[in-house]
Amino acid sequence: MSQSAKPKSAEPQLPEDNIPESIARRRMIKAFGWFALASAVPFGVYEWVKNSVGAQGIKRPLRNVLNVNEAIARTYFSDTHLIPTFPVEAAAKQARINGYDGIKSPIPEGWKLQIDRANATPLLLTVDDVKALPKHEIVYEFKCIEGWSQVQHWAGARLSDFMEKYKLGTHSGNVPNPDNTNDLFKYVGLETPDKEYYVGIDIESALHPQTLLAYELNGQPITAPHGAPLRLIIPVKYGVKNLKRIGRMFFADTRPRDFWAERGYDYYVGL
Ligand SMILES: Nc1nc2c(c(=O)[nH]1)N[C@H]1C(S)=C(S)[C@@H](COP(=O)(O)O)O[C@H]1N2
Ligand SMILES: [Mo]
Repeated sequence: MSQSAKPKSAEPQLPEDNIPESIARRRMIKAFGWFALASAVPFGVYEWVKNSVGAQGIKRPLRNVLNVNEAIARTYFSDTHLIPTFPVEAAAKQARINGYDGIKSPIPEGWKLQIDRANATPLLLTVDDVKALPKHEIVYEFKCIEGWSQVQHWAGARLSDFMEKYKLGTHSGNVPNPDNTNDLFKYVGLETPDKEYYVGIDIESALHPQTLLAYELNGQPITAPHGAPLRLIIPVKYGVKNLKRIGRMFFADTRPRDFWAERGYDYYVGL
């Protein structure tokens, strides 16, 4: 083989200062064109969002973003996605209160946590039953979808421990097993005793290690406006899913009703 068979560059490379004027001008115009386009995009996107109202009253492009969030939310499992935590001193001394749906009347006399089960009678449990499980504390940034957030200090039992102890969330009636997802129901439904507020949670988020059946705020029993005697604390979700004053819990393969999803918010609202 001859040495002259080496491939050669098809076009000569010009040093920058040798560029003919016509090309330089064209490049300049091109650059200005991109600049003009770049400045136009935000407005264009804004108009697009504003004008395309989609399903459930949510603007369609936003809806699409939220669908991506849903796909991400569904990959949560065990400790693969932990919400950042803070030292106890970082917690607000006075936790903010937001939302009174389902908690406007006094806590029912003789309150019990009712758990509906597929092939068994409902369980009726007390806060002491929940307190019998290992206690976990979490200090994290609680986020409300309305735009505020606050570092708060909660304590309670892991929902996953609770589901394990009472063999909940499975078709078989066995302990939930992350390796046997076919046996798991897809959702947990929660509602207040008066059924005025209700949420649905994907099972992956329910079994997340930071998800608590909470009975304490700042080291004290939760007060009525914060959801006494027992509320859900689910850091991988926005505030809306953190149902206060749980009355009933059930498991389902179809989406349980959800108060704010019915009013146009994304069903998953994951973080
Ligand atoms: N029963 C009930 N739970 C609820 C609500 C509500 O209106 N009723 N509001 C939700 C919303 S939107 C938020 S931000 C949090 C607020 O919890 P907090 O009042 O303890 O701050 O509770 C959630 N859980
Ligand atoms: Mo909220």
